[in-house]
Amino acid sequence: LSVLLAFSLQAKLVKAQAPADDPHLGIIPAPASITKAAGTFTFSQLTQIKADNIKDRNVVFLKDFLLNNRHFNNKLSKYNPRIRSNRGTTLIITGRGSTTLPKEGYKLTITPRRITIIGKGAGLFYGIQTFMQLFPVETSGTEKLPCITIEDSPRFGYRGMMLDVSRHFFTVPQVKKVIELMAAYKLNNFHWHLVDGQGWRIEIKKYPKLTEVGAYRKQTMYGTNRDWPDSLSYGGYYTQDEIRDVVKFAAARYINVVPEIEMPAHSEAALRAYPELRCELPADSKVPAREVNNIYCPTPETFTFLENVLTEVMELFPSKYIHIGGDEANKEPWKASAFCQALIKEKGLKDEHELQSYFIQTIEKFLNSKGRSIIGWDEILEGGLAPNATVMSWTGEEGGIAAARQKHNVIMTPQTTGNYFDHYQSSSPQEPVSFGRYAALDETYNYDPVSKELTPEEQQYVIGTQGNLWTEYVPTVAKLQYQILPRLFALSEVAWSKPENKDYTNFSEVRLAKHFARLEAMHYNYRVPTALPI
Ligand code: TNX
Repeated sequence: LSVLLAFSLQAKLVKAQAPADDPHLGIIPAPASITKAAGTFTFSQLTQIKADNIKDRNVVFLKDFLLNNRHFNNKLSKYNPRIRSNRGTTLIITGRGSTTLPKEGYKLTITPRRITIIGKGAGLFYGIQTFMQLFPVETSGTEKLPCITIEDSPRFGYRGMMLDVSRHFFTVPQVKKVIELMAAYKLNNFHWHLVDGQGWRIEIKKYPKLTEVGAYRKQTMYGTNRDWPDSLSYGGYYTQDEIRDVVKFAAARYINVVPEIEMPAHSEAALRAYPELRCELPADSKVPAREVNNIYCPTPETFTFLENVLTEVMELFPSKYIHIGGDEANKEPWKASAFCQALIKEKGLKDEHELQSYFIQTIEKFLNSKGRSIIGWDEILEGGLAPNATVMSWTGEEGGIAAARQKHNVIMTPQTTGNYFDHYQSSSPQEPVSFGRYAALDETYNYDPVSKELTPEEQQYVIGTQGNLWTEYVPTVAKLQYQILPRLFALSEVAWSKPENKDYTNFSEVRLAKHFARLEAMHYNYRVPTALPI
């Protein structure tokens, strides 16, 4: 931890303001277009705010920012376009003129006496986020803002961040800090990895043992102990009220929460609670217990269980997408199970891969019948994709490319392209213990989720990208923030900005410093890219 803190202190020394000639004005993610004009606008306590609806949550959000961060208690009143005041300076927040804007888009205009932010819903929210970034981090009496026109909208509709709360549990306030950060950098899908082998984190009323038993384990750090000793005390879970609270908190920031319920594998926590859902194997079976404990047996009881779980999940999460996992399922227990072999025969399936596909399709049918769609990790390609599934490509880019060619939507989140935020941020021996390999910041930044191997038609199926934080080696919130910052900034630019506006030198040498200062002000821990030799 002392290493983490040292990085943080060092960053305090960096200059907090982007230079005036920065073509991106210090904004992350870089807006689609910025046109500069002569002059400045002097923002002060006397600037009047006018809005279509003074109770709109975006307006309240901005008012709070000015009050809490600037100590400005600006006058707020209803916007009437017919009344043009010649006195003082005005900030107008309006949906007028927003119908021609792209989805989630906004237009921000600053002239010497008037600022106009045009947008609706998410677009307006993002316009306000950009506007807030124009302020220097340090508070001062008045602020001089450059005269500009910004027209902006995202490259991708799905801009995600995944947090694994199974390997280590994070509290509601800690999770909200991640969501706030996502919102400030225009990410819009929080993928909540609620369930894995090392802990079940969501209260399910019908199956209380999932959390009574499945939410706790013995060791505090990730380890190889899969025998689950009697003394189980480390862990935690979210009550359904807490989940609702987080979903509401995210929605207020235009962030959808995608819950993930892992199946058929990564299921040890659930199977410790309900061992009857494991495959029953012959007494002389050689399949190791840890494999049997990892995977659901595709019995009618298992499907009833999962459908009941998902029913409660759907009540809590309005998300169109429900993530059903699907990764890393070792099929040895299914090979050894008489029940599974009989099922393969009965359904006319070729092998265990097709049995996995049958498993996922059964769940997909159920979720589709309730108006939801599934996302699965790229192993759901094995044995044939479920008809309406969206694929999250993680093992590499190949799964995503294959799915796009099959006309399935794809979210690119490869472990090979800097999207795995659990990976090392340097090769220095002083780097805190992390997972996997060294993935440099510029790798995350320079990734293009739309593979050149796809035709223009196929490219349309790439709906977005995501950063994943697996938490085997993330036991504290300080480490959580350290792992995702500043990589989340790079991700946000990949997900939002036009490729032609990306420039790693400008990002890392010009803009980052200002955002580190912002992180200080918001009390986040982060890693300074030059803190250790690479
Ligand atoms: C693979 S990515 C996993 C996770 C691990 C991660 C570590 C994926 C779908 N499965 O269970 O935590 O690698 O990087």
